[in-house]
Amino acid sequence: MTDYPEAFLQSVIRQFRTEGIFQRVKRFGNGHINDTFLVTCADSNRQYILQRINGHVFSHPEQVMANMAAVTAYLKEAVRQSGGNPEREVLTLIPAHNGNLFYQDHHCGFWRMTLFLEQAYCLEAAASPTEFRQSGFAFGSFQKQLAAFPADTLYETIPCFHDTPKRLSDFQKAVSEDTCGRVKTVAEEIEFILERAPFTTILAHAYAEGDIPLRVTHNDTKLNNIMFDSNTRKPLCILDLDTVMPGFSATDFGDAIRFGANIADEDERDLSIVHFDLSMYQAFAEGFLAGCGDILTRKEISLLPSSAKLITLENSMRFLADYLEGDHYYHTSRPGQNLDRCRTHLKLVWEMEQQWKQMNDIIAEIRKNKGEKK
Ligand code: GN1
Ligand code: MG
Repeated sequence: MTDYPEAFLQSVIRQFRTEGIFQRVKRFGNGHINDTFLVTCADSNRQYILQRINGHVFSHPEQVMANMAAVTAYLKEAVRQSGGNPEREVLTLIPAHNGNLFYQDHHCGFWRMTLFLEQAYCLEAAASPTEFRQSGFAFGSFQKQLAAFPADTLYETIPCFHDTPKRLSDFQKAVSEDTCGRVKTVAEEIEFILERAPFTTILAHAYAEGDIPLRVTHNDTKLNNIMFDSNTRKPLCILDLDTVMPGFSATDFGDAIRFGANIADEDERDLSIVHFDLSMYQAFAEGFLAGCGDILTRKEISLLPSSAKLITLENSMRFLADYLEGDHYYHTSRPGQNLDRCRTHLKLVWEMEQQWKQMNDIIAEIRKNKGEKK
């Protein structure tokens, strides 16, 4: 992670239309991609989130911001119409003085600012199935709210983001190039992944056959991308809209499961405490399907268990590829962290395979209780 001198950060902050006088800026959050800071101003009740968009990951940050502007405007209108509070329930972009939604510094760094939500918090882990069910409802509702959004007006901010077969070939390239000489130390992990190569086409194949539609999806549905309201203790606002673009419904489900149904940390080193928790999975599935209402087709719902396993496997490949390539993509705070992240995910894939029948039965049961139509 880059260190920025405070005077430089202040010069960036001055570019944006903040209220009040600058007081302090400090690093914030646990994102693996962008550099995030909390900005506090005196003489106003406002705090702000300042982010430098990772230019290696997002080659067109202005397209990221165009998507964000369109999606947040659309969501704010939906919230307004349903009598909610758009400022608290949808991210608010703070423009720069020149009217743009971003500022480009002299080193080509791309910065943006959003309003920080007071009286709200993020969770790194759900304390109970109830919290996780609520987060499922929030991500499901997000898809439902955007169901009529014109998907073809959005940029693909990271091409082939959840194209698992492409992720597999990128991973295989990282293995064959072995730029850091690390392949010999992770033979077992590589073998585990490659044994599951045929499975990686499951969503791509369903789409190619016309069995599932493209929808506007979030594509990064980690639990910590939701802010909860401190008073109601319920989800308030969905964050991290960098990857909102056309995708598969099931992918948002799967990504949330691989993070939240793991009872240990994403980068836990002690694999004996890493487990896939079926009751968390069930809670999220209940919430997600309720939040989606009746937008999902029968086929999309039937692919939810596969997607949980698929996105877990996909993340394991991405983490291991980054480890093999020298840890350039994800932020890391210690050596071997990407390998640890990969290993937790492989353990989760393994446990999902052991509980495959239960995972499918849970979805079938929710479906039955919903009295499904499509
Ligand atoms: C990254 O930035 P963050 O932490 O929300 C990544 C996701 C991964 C996740 C793994 C743009 O998300 O795809 O699933 O790390 N985002 C991008 O924790 O690559
Ligand atoms: Mg993200």
